[in-house]
Amino acid sequence: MKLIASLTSPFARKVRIVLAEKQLEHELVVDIPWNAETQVPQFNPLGKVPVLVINEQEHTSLFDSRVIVEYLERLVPSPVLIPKAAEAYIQTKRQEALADGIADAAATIFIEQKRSQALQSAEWIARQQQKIDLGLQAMSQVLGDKLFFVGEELSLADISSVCCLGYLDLRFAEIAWRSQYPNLANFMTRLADRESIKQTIPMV
Ligand SMILES: N[C@@H](CCC(=O)N[C@@H](CS)C(=O)NCC(=O)O)C(=O)O
Repeated sequence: MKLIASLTSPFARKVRIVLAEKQLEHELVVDIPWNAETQVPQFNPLGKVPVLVINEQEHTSLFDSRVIVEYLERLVPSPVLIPKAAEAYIQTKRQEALADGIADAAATIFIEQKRSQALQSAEWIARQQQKIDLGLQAMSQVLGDKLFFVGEELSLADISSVCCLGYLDLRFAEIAWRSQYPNLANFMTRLADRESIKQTIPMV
């Protein structure tokens, strides 16, 4: 199996961490979907990474990151990263949606700010910024003083959150989420030495 990913994408990082936690052998193909020579549309009509190619000859592929991680969880159930019990399952997926949503808003701002100044919309950027601000507030509330977002062990809820916060560090280091939300800062510090997290730190 082959994962097509960029090394900056928080969504791709989520899948890379899950692959590492489950010790799943795979080939990592780095592809930046914005580049003219990208191969991504051959495997994902939406032209986005990550894409998991299951069978190259038959062009069987999976996207997006949420579908891929559900697939991987079913393929290799141990360690459990998506709890099965209904309440824990839905809270995990909710946290994934929140973290992905913040990352998505941040990526939208990043792309908007790459346009010429004249084409940029301050209103559009402010709208995305609000999603980040309220999203971080909600994330901090969900974590509270717990060690993990859901349950007593690492889950997809934590992995998604790490990817979101790591992406903010990469693209918007000026967002002072650590001082504003010390519980999120401590959460990141606690997980920083984990191999799957160290190996996948986003890089440009
Ligand atoms: N919901 C998707 C989001 C994927 C996504 O937005 N990927 C970005 C990279 S961070 C991308 O490939 N963008 C290229 C484009 O939008 O054309 C997922 O979870 O996989």
